[in-house]
Amino acid sequence: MSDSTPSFESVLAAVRAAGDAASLRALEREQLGKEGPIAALLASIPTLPPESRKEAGQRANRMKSELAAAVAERLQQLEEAQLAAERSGAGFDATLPAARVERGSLHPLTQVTRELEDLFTSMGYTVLDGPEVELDWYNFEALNIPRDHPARDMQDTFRCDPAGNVVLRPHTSPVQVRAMERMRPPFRAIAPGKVFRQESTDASHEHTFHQMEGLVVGKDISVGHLIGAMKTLLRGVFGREIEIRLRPGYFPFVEPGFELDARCPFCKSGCRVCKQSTWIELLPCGMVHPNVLRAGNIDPAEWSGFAFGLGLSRLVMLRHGIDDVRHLLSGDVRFLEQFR
Ligand code: FA5
Repeated sequence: MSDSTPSFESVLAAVRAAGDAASLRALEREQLGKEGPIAALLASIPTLPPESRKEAGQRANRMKSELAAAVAERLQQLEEAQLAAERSGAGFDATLPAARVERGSLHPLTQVTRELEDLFTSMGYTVLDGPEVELDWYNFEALNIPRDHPARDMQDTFRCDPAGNVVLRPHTSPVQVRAMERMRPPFRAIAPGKVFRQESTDASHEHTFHQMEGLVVGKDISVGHLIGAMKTLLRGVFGREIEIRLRPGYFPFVEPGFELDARCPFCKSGCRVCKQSTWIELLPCGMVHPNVLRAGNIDPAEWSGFAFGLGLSRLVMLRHGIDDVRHLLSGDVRFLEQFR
């Protein structure tokens, strides 16, 4: 340091006497910053005679760490003093409630999905995931829906490429084939997930909604096993018997196929949710078609199975009395707050 700059001792004294954090920080910048005297001292070392460089270097570094320690110590003193002043000053009330922290919660779809995953894993099912952007093979061909088959129009599918080889999956059924590729029978699996359809929306139809696929493959699996599993599922979700009906349904990947409908909880004689029918389509299902087993490299002469495609979004509607499926993915916090 030159004679015109304050002595190191006076700088230390100024740090120890700093009246507030801002002036302390300013002093720190001035003394310890890139343009400060200690930086200048360190930079000048190479110009000194070799025999005095070591000592000069040690001295500069000692000053640097002593000053930094003094700044840290004074800062802590100032903070403690400020806290003490706030606590003892007028207006401080230790009995006031703390500021409220906003808590989030699980989406009702997530809640039901997790409950179903618990229920099914307790019965030996594996939980699987599948891609939302799917190949034509898994979505159609392997599900016994060849090109030009009219059933391709059953679900209005979003196509991702002009050739139609890649689609946004309109149902979770392609996971059936992926499951058969991965697992050898006997096995049981469920696959909850998001699906997409190019259709006009109304109280019971969304373009993006959730389904849960189920697939069981084993020896001598029958319709009796299928109905038993469906009843267990509904009892698990609703905690009681709900009024259902089973009727024939057509899906190319099952034979025979069924539609399981639940009684509409919103009306007695028909409303916009059930489309005046008093029933809500909830759980199509059936015995896995032999062609689908073959596509999954499973011999239908040896193995049989059942599959179901639960409308998860509709199930959440029924469970919570939500009269419009479009609320579910609206992102409206006022709606979501009801499911804390
Ligand atoms: C299917 O998607 C078949 N993959 C189900 C299946 C799987 C059948 C395995 C047999 C074996 P469907 O298109 O009916 O089927 O849809 C299944 C369920 O999804 C319906 O019962 C309904 O609860 C729900 N769903 C269908 N479309 C919509 C929509 N636009 N919005 C909300 N939920 C819907």
